[in-house]
Amino acid sequence: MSGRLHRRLRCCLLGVLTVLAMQLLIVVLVVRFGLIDELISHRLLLQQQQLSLHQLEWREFITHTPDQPHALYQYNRQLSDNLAAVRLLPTTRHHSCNRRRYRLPQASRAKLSVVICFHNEARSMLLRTILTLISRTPEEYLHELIVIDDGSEDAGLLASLERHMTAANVQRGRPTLIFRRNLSRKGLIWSRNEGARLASGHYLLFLDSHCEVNDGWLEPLLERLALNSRLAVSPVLDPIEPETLSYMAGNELLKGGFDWSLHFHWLPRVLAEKEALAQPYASPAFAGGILVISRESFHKLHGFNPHLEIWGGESIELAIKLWLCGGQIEIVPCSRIGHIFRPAHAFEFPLQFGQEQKQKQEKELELEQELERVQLDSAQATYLRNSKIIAESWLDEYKYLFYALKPSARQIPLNLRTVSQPSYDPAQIKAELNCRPFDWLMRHVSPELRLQHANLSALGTLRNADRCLHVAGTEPQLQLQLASCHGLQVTQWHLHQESGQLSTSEQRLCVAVDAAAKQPQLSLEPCRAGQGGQQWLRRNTQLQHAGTHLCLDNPLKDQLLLSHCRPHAVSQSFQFALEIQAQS
Ligand code: LR7
Ligand code: MN
Repeated sequence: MSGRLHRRLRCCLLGVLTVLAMQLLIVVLVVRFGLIDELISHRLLLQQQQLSLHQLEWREFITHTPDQPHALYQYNRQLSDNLAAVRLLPTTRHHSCNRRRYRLPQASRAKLSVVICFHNEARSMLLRTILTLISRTPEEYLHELIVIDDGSEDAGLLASLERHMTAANVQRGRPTLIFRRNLSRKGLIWSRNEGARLASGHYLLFLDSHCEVNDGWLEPLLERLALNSRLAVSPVLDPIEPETLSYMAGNELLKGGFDWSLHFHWLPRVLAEKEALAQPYASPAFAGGILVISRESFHKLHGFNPHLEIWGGESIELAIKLWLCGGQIEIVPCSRIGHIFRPAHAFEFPLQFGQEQKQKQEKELELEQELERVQLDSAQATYLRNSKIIAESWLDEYKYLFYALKPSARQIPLNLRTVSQPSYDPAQIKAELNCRPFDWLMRHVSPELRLQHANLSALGTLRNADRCLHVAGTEPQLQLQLASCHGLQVTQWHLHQESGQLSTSEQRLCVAVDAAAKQPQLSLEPCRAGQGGQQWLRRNTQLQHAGTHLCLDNPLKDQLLLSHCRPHAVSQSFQFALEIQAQS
């Protein structure tokens, strides 16, 4: 009797355990692989934010997206429309980040104002950015959300978003929602400054309009900011693939930096001994333009440089300004934000160049002709003008390196004085904040800037009279020739001090001579260390090939050859845009 009871009990227990194990397995599968992602995401929305789907009616909001070509978005808009508003995302940060308890400031002292400006963003993408942010940010810290429509073609978007979000927000009253629309296009730099002007929180977050913050993104940043008031921070950016919209892990072994043409680059970071992968680390520049900074220090630094237009360079300028004027920048790997890295610009660049609206039309033609002459389209020209403004503002004597690499920047008009913006004078900022010279940044923050040219004796275009040495054609049919020195595309050269190699600035191709041939010929070869055939000597302004002792020569217009060196021969005189030091 008792034996049967025992067996039954055991059976029962086994049954219960099996059911429990099955449930556990299902939970693990669901969480690990994001199964029924859609269903859970909806529940996430409902539970965490008490945002009723009925109130928000986001489907209805999305269906009013105008049908636009793919080029307007540069990502899979249909797929975006069909995904959940808030998705479960894979955990991309190091597992130690999940276990840590962050030392957080009191919420009343760490209110966050988020600034999102956008131009022609798809409705579903913008909404996902906003709702994901709201659902993954602790309510007590999220003070306000400032959304600025920078003259998007979908003219009803902002009003409709405002209606839907205000309705959903009504019983909570937080975050405060601020909506603004620029009737004409002002660019992201103007718009972000405007957002910062409207903000009232302690900290500002600048966010692109196609981002998904990941779980626990804010806490690791707040911890760092609370420890050090001079600090501004970036998360590690997780790439979201534009066609599949799959969310991937970003690389925490990279820091943000820039080169002498003021172009943003990721730089490898070397871990110090015992330095954990998840530890915050100093970075010369932010992770792109996504950053958190205290509102007070942002305004002390006079915000983003208002002379910069439309797109580009503002976060590099802010980084330089911060480092030189007493601030610091860190990237915090336990904080993750996903961003769609688009393959091309999704918008036009209206030419503004500091012109007042009324002046614009008459000047536009003039400007267009000028740009045609230097072969720049309006996107390149805007970006180059922004870079030139930064070089002129902060690089001190090193700005000549910028011009050496970007010779066409000299032709770009600045027109800074005609701008009807609050005055922004770098010299005044430097005096006010007692900023250091640029040289300090090279020594203490960005040694790679120095290294980039430590081993060069000359760089930039290589000119004889009005002709420049140029690599023409496409691979594998590349040709060395003389071409007009104007135009953006003319080849930039590096003359390396130790090896004597004359390479293209990407350092892939070197100018070579086959010394064994009867008639030595110039050619282009992949650069190889220790190749005698690729070694050149600088003799005043001549370039003499080490193996044959012959000199580079341009005896007739556009003819490039090697001939016996003749001192003072004009046809053998080649000038680099920038000579750094004499060859040893
Ligand atoms: O005229 C415009 N007005 C706008 O409001 C042009 C753009 N925008 C908006 C746009 O809708 C988007 O939300 O500005 C934001 C940035 O423009 P994107 O996303 O088209 O360009 P991007 O991703 O290349 O932007 C990077 O460079 C910009 C330079 O001005 C800003 O600094 C962005 O913040 C920056 N984005 C990132 O850093 C994300 C990671 C990329 C990297 C590295
Ligand atoms: Mn972007």
